[in-house]
Amino acid sequence: MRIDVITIFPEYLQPLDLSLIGKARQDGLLTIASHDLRDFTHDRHHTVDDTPYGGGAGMVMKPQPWAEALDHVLALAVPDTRPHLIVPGPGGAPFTQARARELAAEPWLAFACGRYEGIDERVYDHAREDLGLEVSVLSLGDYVLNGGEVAVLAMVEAVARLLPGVVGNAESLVEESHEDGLLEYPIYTKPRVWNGRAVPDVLLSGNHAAIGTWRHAQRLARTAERRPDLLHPSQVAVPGEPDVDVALVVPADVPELFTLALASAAHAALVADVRELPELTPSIDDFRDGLEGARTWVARKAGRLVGSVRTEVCGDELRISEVLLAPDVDSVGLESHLLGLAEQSAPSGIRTFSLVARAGSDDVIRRYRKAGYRRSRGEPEVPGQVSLVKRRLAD
Ligand code: JD8
Repeated sequence: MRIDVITIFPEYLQPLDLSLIGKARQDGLLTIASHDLRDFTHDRHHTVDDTPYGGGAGMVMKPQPWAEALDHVLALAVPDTRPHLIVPGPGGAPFTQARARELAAEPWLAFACGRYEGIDERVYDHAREDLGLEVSVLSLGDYVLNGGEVAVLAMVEAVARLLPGVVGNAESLVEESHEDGLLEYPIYTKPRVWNGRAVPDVLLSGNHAAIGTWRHAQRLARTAERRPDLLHPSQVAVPGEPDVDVALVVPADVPELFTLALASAAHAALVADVRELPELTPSIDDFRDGLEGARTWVARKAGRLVGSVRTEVCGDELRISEVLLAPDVDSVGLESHLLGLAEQSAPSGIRTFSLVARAGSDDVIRRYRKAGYRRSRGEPEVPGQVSLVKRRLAD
């Protein structure tokens, strides 16, 4: 891989001469070249900035030096190949491990380090339209730096260490945080007891399956605690129901799910003292077909299917089926967890959640109201059913 960096502070990139990246460059695994933007100015003061049109604080980087610097870089490599131009900026798309993996697969990256208030907008258009470059504005994180150099240091290290041969045992790349969406597990080395603190026994057991299970549980727990946003809803523990696992439905679940639907409907009919149950589909095949095109979660406790919720996208509305719970499972925690799961799984563009509840199931309806749902006005009521809706807060 070839990496070119254009900056007014080339010395800022010296850390890339060190450690694994420095060695990888010596071993020819990648090339990193920096270019001083001031070398592409022609006035005595090597001016690269000027005042902003429209007024405002600070200075803006002039377009011409950038155009000449880009021309210089483009002329450096194999003709007719083009670098992917990365411009760090606080307003850019998040730079993530997934993005690092994508960039690591590319042959040539060029980084443009801005300073001051940033770079004249026409440089981005010139690079895309005149030079035909793919241009990506990426942000290191939601905080403000003084320039792009620090971001480039981090991005280059995150990308270069994924290149074959840069990090000794590629094995260690696998279990890293963000590599598979989970944070890493706690690690220990000698001595076994330090400062009165002992290493967890499982790590000394030699039982690799147990160690693997312990480490995975640690990763889940840490991620749930520190970065719940990284967890897929089904990985989030059910409040108050530690041994309930939630997952997307699989074909093998259908017979049990059909039984649960019938049982829950019959139970609700008993509770609501109603006779006709419109949605009861006598045949498991119709029931199975009803799952097509929908997203269905099932909750299992000690292996038994005890809860479920189904969602269907209809325009900008997410239709959420009634949350099914096994008659013997009176778990408000599981019910609200499944409802939350359904809502969180809504694709972008969904504006409304609609929910069906069984007429007469006042406690359920009360809980849905507590979750922000209201009786839908004007919807033709299906006998025995109550339609509720809730506006989706902007995502
Ligand atoms: C490039 C100029 C400074 C930014 C006025 C402060 C990335 N995560 C990040 N935070 N900040 C940057 C970043 C900041 C930069 C430049 C990246 C070029 N500045 C400007 C706008 C407000 N000053 C970044 N990646």
